[in-house]
Order: sequence, then C-alpha cells, then structure tokens
Amino acid sequence: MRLLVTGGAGFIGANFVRLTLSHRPDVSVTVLDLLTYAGNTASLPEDPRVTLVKGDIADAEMVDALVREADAVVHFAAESHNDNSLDDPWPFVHTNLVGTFQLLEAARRHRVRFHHVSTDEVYGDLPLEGGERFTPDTPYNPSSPYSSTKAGSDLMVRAWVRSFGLEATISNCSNNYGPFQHVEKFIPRQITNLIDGVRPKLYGAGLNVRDWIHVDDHNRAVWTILESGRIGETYLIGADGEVDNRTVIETILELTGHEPTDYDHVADRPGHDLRYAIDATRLREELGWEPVYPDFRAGLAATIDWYRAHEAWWRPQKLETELRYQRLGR
Ligand code: NAD
Ligand code: TDX
Repeated sequence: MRLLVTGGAGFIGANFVRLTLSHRPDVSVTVLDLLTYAGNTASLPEDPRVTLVKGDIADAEMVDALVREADAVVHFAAESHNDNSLDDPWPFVHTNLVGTFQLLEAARRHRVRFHHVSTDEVYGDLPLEGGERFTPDTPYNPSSPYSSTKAGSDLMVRAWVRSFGLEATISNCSNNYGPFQHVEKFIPRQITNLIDGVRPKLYGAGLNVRDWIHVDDHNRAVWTILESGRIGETYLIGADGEVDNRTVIETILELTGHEPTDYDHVADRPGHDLRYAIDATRLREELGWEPVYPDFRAGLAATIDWYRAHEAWWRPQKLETELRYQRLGR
C-alpha cells in the first residue's frame, strides 16, 4: 500500500509516519510537506519506506502527480495554531481551504481514498458546567480563523463525498500531546520554559478546559477509520481527558519539582474557547477503538521526559517562538 501523508513533517503527521512504519510492514509513505516553521525533517525517521517531497498542498500540479500514485491520502497538513491565526489569517485560508480543495480535486480525478484529519474546534466551545460533549451531530460553530478554515475544509470534504462520490472519511480530534509537538503549543511551551528557568504562562484565569489525548491514540484511531470507517462518515476522536489549563500547569510544575504556584498569568487569547469535550461513542462502539494512554498524568510525565531528552530537536524553535509571543503580549 502506498500512502500519501500531507503534513507528515509536523507534530501529528510525523508521529503517524512513525507509527505506520513500526506497525505496517506492507505500507510505504510519501510525505508531502511545505516545511513551514512547523515542519521539521528531524521529526521523520530515516527509512527506505519514507520519501519526503517538499511542496505546497495548494500546488495543483504537484498534488495531482502525487495523488495519482497513491492508494490513499491521509491529510494532516494545515496551519494549526490559533494564536497565529489571530495575528495573520491568510496562511490559514491558503493552506486549510485552498490546499484541501486541491487535494480533494486530485483525489476525485484519480478516485483515491481520502482521510481528512480535523479538529473538535469546528464545533465552537461548550459551557464549563453541565457535562455536555460534542457529538457528530453538534452544529458547526467555529470561533477563530484557524477553526473556521478547518470547518470549511470539513464541509468541502462532505460535499465532495455527496456530489462526486469521493471515498472520504473525516475525523475530528481533541487536543493532542506527546513527542515532536512544536514549542508554540501549550504543553511543550511550559515544559521548555521550565527547562530554561522561565515561569509558565497561563492565559487569563486558566479555567478553560481541553480534552487531552495522546498523539499515538489519535493516530491509531486514524488508522482504524482508514481501514474500517464507513465512507462519508465523521468520527470524533477523544479519550475522556478533560483538564483545565490551570491544573495542567500545576501538574507540570509538580512533576518537575517546582511549587505549583510558580507560574504567571498573561493576557487572555481573544475569543478564547471555554471548553472542549468529545463523545467518542461511535468510534468506540462501531470500530472498537480504545485509547492505550488513558492516564493523562502518566502521559504528561513521559512527555516531560521526552522534551528533557530531546533538547537538540526543540532548541532551534524556542527563541523565535518566544519572540513571537512577546510581540503578541502573551
Ligand atoms: P503542525 O502545525 O505541527 O504540522 C502541520 C504540518 O503541515 C507542518 O509540517 C507544516 O510544514 C505542514 N504544512 C503547512 N502548510 C502546508 C502546505 N501549504 N503544504 C504542505 N504542507 C504544509 O500541526 P499538527 O498539530 O500536527 O496538526 C496536524 C493536523 O491535525 C491539522 O490538520 C490539525 O488541524 C489537526 N488537529 C490537530 C490537533 C492538535 O491538538 N494539534 C488536534 C486535532 C486535529
Ligand atoms: O502559553 C500558553 N498558555 C495558555 O494558557 C498557550 C500557548 C496556550 N494556553 C492555553 C490556550 C488553550 O486554552 O492552553 C490551551 C491550549 O492551547 P494550544 O496548545 O494553543 O491549543 P488549542 O488552541 O486548544 O488548539 C489545539 O488543539 C486543537 C491545537 O493547536 C489545534 O491545532 C487543534 O485543532
């Protein structure tokens, strides 16, 4: 089987390639990645079964040539960071909308199986109280330029299935954590700040809740859907990992031997979503998926160890990332 993995040099895509190499001896992978600030060749293993092509998913000609050769496309490539989308939305429109459009058109022309990787943020946010969770029937209600462009890309996939018979599935996953995540994101930012002797930064009061899932559990679910999912269906991926941001920071501080109060409150994110929570019943009951990392605290401890052991991987991103946050006042 020949897989085309877009965004395979990013956080989740690179972990997906690694998981694929170790579990699927029959699969070879072509990674299509623009190697933006978020893409890193050092995240990819050197392996004869992996070919890296540097290119833009919005480049119709290149996309057509690569999709034509593939048995399936797994589409991870995106501009992925909410704070950046508030600063400059255009790259999000270009990659998440125009790029996805070019991939869909190529998959339609060559009748290639397509899996679209998306986010729970397309559903907007939930109240802090009440225990409500997102389901595949929750109406789309995105808050940020990032989530609105992901929502638009999901809707295109649905339309291409219905109008053109594209063989596609969609997954909407909650917040991922684990190795190879860019230091702009919440958890790696705080871990690497502490390694540098800098206090963690909590947006606003930090009551916002995210539903954390280990990246390998997300990627196992993507494989399950690729192989057994119903065409045209949307699957929500989550591992019942709801934790508020303040508790995440306090836990990181505790696990690294600091006082749990040793952090700073900084300016809140404009339009900051309050709470995400996933009901993954369809994935669990229909496809039999279960997380293998159900314990967030243990996963977080392993992630802290990973960043301690892989400073050479993250160090080159750190200064530029913090300068960008300084400019945003966060
Ligand atoms: P990331 O920012 O770490 O990686 C994105 C990758 O896409 C990078 O390697 C980048 O170089 C590449 N890319 C960007 N623009 C491109 C373009 N025009 N052409 C080709 N490649 C391009 O993102 P991530 O956290 O790994 O997220 C991957 C996917 O998963 C995204 O679609 C995201 O919306 C989705 N998702 C992420 C999370 C999360 O918690 N991180 C949760 C749910 C869904
Ligand atoms: O320094 C910080 N302090 C802080 O309190 C940062 C970087 C973030 N936060 C807060 C904002 C969020 O409530 O932590 C939470 C998580 O922030 P991010 O890591 O930026 O993630 P989020 O905005 O929730 O989006 C992530 O999950 C869904 C990914 O970046 C998206 O790509 C994915 O779709």
